[in-house]
Amino acid sequence: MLRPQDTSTSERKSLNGLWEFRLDPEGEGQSAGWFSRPLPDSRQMAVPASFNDIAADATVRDYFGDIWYQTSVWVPRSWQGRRIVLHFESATHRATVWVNDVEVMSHEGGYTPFEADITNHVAAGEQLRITALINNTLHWQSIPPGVIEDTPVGNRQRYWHDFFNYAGIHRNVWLYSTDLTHITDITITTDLDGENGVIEYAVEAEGVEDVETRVILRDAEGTDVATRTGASGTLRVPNVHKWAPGDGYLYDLEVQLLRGDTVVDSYHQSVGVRTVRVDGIRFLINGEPLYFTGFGKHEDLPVIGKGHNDAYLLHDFELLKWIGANSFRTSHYPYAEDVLDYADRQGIVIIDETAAVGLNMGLGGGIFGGQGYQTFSPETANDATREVHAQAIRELIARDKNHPSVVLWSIANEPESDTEGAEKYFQPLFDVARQADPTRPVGFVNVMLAPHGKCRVSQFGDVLMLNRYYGWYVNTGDLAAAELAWEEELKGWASEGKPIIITEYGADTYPGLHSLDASPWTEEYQVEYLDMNHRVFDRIDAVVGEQVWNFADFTTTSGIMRVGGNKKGVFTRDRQPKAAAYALRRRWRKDL
Ligand code: GCB
Repeated sequence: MLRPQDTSTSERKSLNGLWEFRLDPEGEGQSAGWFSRPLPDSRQMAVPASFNDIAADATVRDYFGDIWYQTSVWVPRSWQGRRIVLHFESATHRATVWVNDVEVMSHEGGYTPFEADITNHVAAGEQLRITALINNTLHWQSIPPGVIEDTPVGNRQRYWHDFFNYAGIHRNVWLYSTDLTHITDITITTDLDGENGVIEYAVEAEGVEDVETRVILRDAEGTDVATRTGASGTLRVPNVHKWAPGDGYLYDLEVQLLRGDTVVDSYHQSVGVRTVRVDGIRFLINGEPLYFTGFGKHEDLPVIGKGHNDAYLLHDFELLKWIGANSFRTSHYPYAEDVLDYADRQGIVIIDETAAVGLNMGLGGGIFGGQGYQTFSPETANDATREVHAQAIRELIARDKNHPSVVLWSIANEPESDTEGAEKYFQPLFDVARQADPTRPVGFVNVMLAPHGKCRVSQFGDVLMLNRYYGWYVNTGDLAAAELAWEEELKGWASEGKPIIITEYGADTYPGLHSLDASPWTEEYQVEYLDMNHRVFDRIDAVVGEQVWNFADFTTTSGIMRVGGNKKGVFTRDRQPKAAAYALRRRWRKDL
C-alpha cells in the first residue's frame, strides 16, 4: 500500500480537523445503525489526536471499548470516472469504517495504515458521510496484549506495557483519487558496486493491460540520472551520492504508467542508496561500522497524546542533532510515516519496532514480579495471537521497506524469552520478517529477566538488543556493584559473536531534584548512572550502540513506580534538558 500523494495524476484531500465523536460504553451503536445517520449526542474531537486527554474528564481518559468518529466530505466533481480511495494512516487499536450506509473496511492493529477503494459506493460531486467505529480494548489476541478484568467496581483494562494506552485517530485521514489504472506498490532495494549505486525496483499496478511502466531517477537537484522502462529492473547510478548516517541524501524515483505518450498514473518514491550488513560483531552501513547513539522514544505529547504533530517532529529532530544522536528506536510501535520520511531526509538511523510489547507476565508497568497469568498458553498469548503478531510484522515491513533510515527490524520489546513456549512462539516470526524483507537484519529486544545463558530467542536474531537497568531496578543507588554485575553479563553476551546494541538503559530523574551524594531520582544520579554504563560499553568491543531510555519523560498508567509518568527522559515531556542531556552531548558530539 502506498501513502497517498499529490502528483500530476493523483489528488488527495485531507480529512483532518474536527470530527463528531461519541463513546459507546454499551456497544449499542452498531445495531442502532449510528453509521447511517448523524451521530446521536455527539461532541467534537480533533483528528489527528488521542481522545483521552482532550476532555477534562477522567472517564473519557480511562475509557475502553467502542468509540465513534464521524465526518463528512465532498467528492470533487472533477473526480468523475476516477478511482476513489479512503485512507487512514492509523486508528488505535482497530477500526470498522462506513461510507454512508456501506461498511467498507475493518482493520486490526493501531499503528499501520489501511484503505478501501470506495469508487463503487460514491459519486463525484456528492457529499459523503464517513463513520469510523474505533475500539481501543486490549486482549490476549491483540498486539499489544491486555486483559479486561472483572472487579467489584466494574471492568478494568489491564495491560503490561509501560506507557498509557492512548487511542483514537492518531494520524492523517485522506480521501484520494487516481486513474483506474494505477500503481499499487513499489519496492526498492539498493546496493553499491564500488562508487556506483545499484537500485533494484519493482512496481505493482492494477488495470495495466495497455500501459507501460517507466521510471525516472532524479538527483536532489532534479537532474535525471537514470531512466528505464518495465515493471521491474535495475538502475545504475555512477558516482552515487550515498545515503549515510548524518547525510540523508535522497534521490527521487518517479514511477509512471504510460498509455501511449500519456502518463495515466505517477508516484514519487524517494530513494536513499545504501547497504546494511552485519559482519561478525560489526553493524555496517555502506561497509562502515556504525556506533548507534540515541534513544528509545515515544509518541507522547501533552493534550494530543499519540497524535502526530509536525512542530514536535521538527523540534525533536533538532534536539537529536543538538545532543549528537544518530539514531532512535520506534519503541514500542510503528511511528507516523512523517517521522520516517523526516528521518530519511535527516540521515537519522531507525530501529523500526512492531507494537508487540508487554508479552511478558514476569513484569508490568515497571514492576518485576508475576502478573498472575502465564504468558504463552492456549488461554493467553496463543497461536491466534501469533498470527496477529505476524500480520503486524508484515504490515510494518510493507509500510516501511523503502525507507533508507530503517536499518533493523525489532519484532518485539521485552517479551518472555526464556521458556520453551517463547521459543516456539518466536521462531516462526523471525521467518515472517525475513521473508517479508531479506535485505535487513532482524532482532528483538531482550529483557533483564532472560539474561545471557537463559534467553532462548536471541539465537534467532542477527543483532542482540538488550535493555538493562543495572543501577536502577537492580543495584539501585549502588553504581559500583551495578558496574561489576553489568560488565559480567555483557561479557557473556559478547561471547555470542553478534553485534550488541544497548536499546535501553536509564534512571528515573525528577527534573530539578539535586543532591550532593547523587542519590537515585536526582539529576546528578542520572548523569553518574549514564557515565557508569558508558564505562562498561567502552570496555566491550561487541557493543555497537547505546540508546538511552528515554528521549523524553512520558505518560504511563499510575503506580507506585511512576511519579507523574515515567521520568527516565533526558528531556522533560515539554523538551527541557535535564543535566544528563549536557553529559550525553559531551560524549556524543565529536565536533565540539
Ligand atoms: C523497559 C521497557 C520500557 C519501560 C522501561 C522502564 O524495559 O521496555 O517500556 O518504560 O523499561 O522505564 O521501566
